[in-house]
Amino acid sequence: MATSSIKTLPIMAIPNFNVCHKLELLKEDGKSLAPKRQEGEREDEELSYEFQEMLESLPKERGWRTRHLYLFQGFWCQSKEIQAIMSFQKHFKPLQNDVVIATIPKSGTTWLKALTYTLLNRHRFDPVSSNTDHPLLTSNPHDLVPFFEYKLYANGDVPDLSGLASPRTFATHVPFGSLKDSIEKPGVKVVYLCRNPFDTFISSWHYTNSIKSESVSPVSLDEGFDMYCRGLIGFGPFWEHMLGYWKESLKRPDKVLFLRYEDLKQDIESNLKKLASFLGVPFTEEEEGKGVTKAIVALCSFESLKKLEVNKAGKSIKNFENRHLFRKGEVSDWINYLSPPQAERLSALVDDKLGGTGLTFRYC
Ligand code: PAP
Repeated sequence: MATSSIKTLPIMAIPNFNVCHKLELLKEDGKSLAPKRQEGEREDEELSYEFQEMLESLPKERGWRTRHLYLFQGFWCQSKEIQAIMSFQKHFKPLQNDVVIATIPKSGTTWLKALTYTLLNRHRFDPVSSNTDHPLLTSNPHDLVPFFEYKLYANGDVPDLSGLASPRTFATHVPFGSLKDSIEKPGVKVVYLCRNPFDTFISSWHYTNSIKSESVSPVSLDEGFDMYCRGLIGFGPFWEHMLGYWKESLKRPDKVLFLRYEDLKQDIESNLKKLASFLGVPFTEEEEGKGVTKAIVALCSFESLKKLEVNKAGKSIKNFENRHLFRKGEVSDWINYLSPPQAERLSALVDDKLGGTGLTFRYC
């Protein structure tokens, strides 16, 4: 085991998340202990020798925007995410009232983060007043509700979360099986947002090709679709991700709330009220009268967020440009991309994997 020295604190977009120390698995003295890698494997170069040895023992497949995806704890994942997840699982201590937003990528995470943040902080930052200092107007939702694996524990960091106001609000893409030990404290709540697999695939395909580095060749629609149907997508297979949270929400509806992107699109107000009740902060009649619900809906809408300067020109997760998080925000865009045989294949897969579970989708 390499002896890791304490590294410079990484710059984090959120105040109070001071990094105490790094996971022992990290590189020594800022230098990579790894052998020289080929282009496209740069991410792995920054990982310690021990960690790379562990990676080598995992099944791997071609990645979407990195060279490989690894099968870790039963799901497909990039190397740096594995490092962060290991740190998170080892060091995160839940507190009563913590809220965790969970999704598989491209299911509407940014939207749910905006809604949850605005809802929980509505007494500090009034969404109704026309004041211009609401944090959502100058920060991307990913900076207000940090991911465990992309922000807080990225690079194996161990953040100091003690200064955070309650309820602390976090997010993750990990499947339920890899999260469950970290949320087992009374009062901790999980909100899962699910999107139909057709639109989730199209959104993932666009996003991946928008943010991938030059050194990685683009994934064609056909190739990406085949990978998706074989379960090869970050945090996938998608059906296992959805089923894990779905089953838990049926078993413990007070612990896990299961929402659908398409339902939010159809009736955001009643879903926002459902979210507020689940989180123990229902809207009062007085608030209803003042138009608080409507104001939150408007502030967090696709149109409102997309036009903000921070979301047009800023960068958030891993320095990816925020603008790629706001593409179309519609239900049924898949119709413009998938051929009839592809739609049939995915439909049969969904029937096979999710049929009989009670989990159903709206596709248009
Ligand atoms: P992430 O997993 O990288 O955080 P995520 O926010 O889950 O991404 O997904 C982005 C999708 O949500 C995009 O869908 P699209 O590619 O089909 O357009 C994005 O447009 C959509 N989205 C982002 N913000 C909103 C919003 N406020 N309302 C509705 N959809 C939104």
